[in-house]
Amino acid sequence: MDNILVIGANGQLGSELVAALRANFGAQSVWATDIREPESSEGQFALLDVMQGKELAAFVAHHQIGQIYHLAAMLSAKGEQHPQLAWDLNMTGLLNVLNLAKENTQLKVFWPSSIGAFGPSTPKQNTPQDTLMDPNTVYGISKLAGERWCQYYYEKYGVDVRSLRYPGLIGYKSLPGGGTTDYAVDIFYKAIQGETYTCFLQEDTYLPMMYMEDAVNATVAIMQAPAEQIKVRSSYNLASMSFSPAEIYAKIKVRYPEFKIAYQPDFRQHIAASWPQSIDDTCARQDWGWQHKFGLDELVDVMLLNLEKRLAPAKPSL
Ligand code: AKB
Repeated sequence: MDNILVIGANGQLGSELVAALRANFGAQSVWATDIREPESSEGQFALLDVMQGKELAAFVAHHQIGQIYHLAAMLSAKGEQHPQLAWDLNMTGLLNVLNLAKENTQLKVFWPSSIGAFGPSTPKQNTPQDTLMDPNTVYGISKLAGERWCQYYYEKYGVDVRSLRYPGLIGYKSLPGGGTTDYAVDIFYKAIQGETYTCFLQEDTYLPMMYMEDAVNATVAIMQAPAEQIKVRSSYNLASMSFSPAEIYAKIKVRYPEFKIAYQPDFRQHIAASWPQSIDDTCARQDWGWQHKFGLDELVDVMLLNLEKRLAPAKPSL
C-alpha cells in the first residue's frame, strides 16, 4: 500500500479527510502536513510548505508517498484581499505537486477545484460539466487555470490527477476560513449561542452546498476509482443541495424560535452573485458512481445535534 500525503491538513476539509483516510487505510499510511502545527494531533504530522518544491520532493521520496491530496489554497473572499498571494499559493503549490508527479508517474494526485471556477456568464441553474467559464475572482481564475494545468499534465505527461469542483462545504468538526460560503457554517454557531446572526450575503442568494461527510466520501471515491472510469481530467462537477440564507435560517428557526438574522451584504455578495445556483453532476454519477447522502434537512439535523453537544457548557464537577 502506498503512503498518503495530505497537504493543507489543518484546514476545514483537510482535518476531516485525514481522519477518513486513516480510518480507511490505516493511521500509519497517512501523513498530515501543513505550514502550522495542528491544534491537536493524533497521528503522523509534519510541517511542510508546498511552495518549497525541493522539500516536498524529499518528503515524498523519504516517506514513500504514492498519493498526494493537495488541499492548501487561499479561498475566494480572502483571495480578493490578497490577490497576488492567492495566485502565488494556488498556482505554485499545484505546479510543484504536478511537476513532482510528472517525474514520478506512479504518484496519484488529488486537487480541489470549486464552483468558484465558474463566472457571471456561466448558466446559473443546473450548470453543466462543460460550459462557459469566466471567473471574476482571483480564486476562481486560479481554479480554472488549475483545472487546465491538471488536464495538460494528464494529456502531456500521463499524470494521474483527479479533481472535484466542490460546492460550499459545511461540517461541525472544523471551521472554514476566508470563503464566501462560510456563512452556512457560522449561522449554526450563532443560533446555538443565542446570538443574532449578521449575514454577509443577501437573503435570496442561492448557492450549491454540501455536507462534509459527502465531500470526504466523494474525494476518497474518486481517488479509489479505476483510472479508466475517470473520463474528466480537468475537474468534475459535484452536487448535493442548494439553498439561500433565508432557507437555512427558516430551518434552524424551527428548532430555535428566538433566533434572529440580519442582512448586511458586503463584497462577498458580489462573489456569490457570480457563481452558479445549482450544479449538474451527472458525469460524476455516471463515470465513477458518485451519490450523495445529505440534503438540507439532514444537514441541519446533524449540524445542530453535534454542535449542541460541542458548545454545551461544561458541567461543574462535584
Ligand atoms: C469559498 O467560498 O471560497 C469556497 C468555495 C466555494 O470554493 N468555500
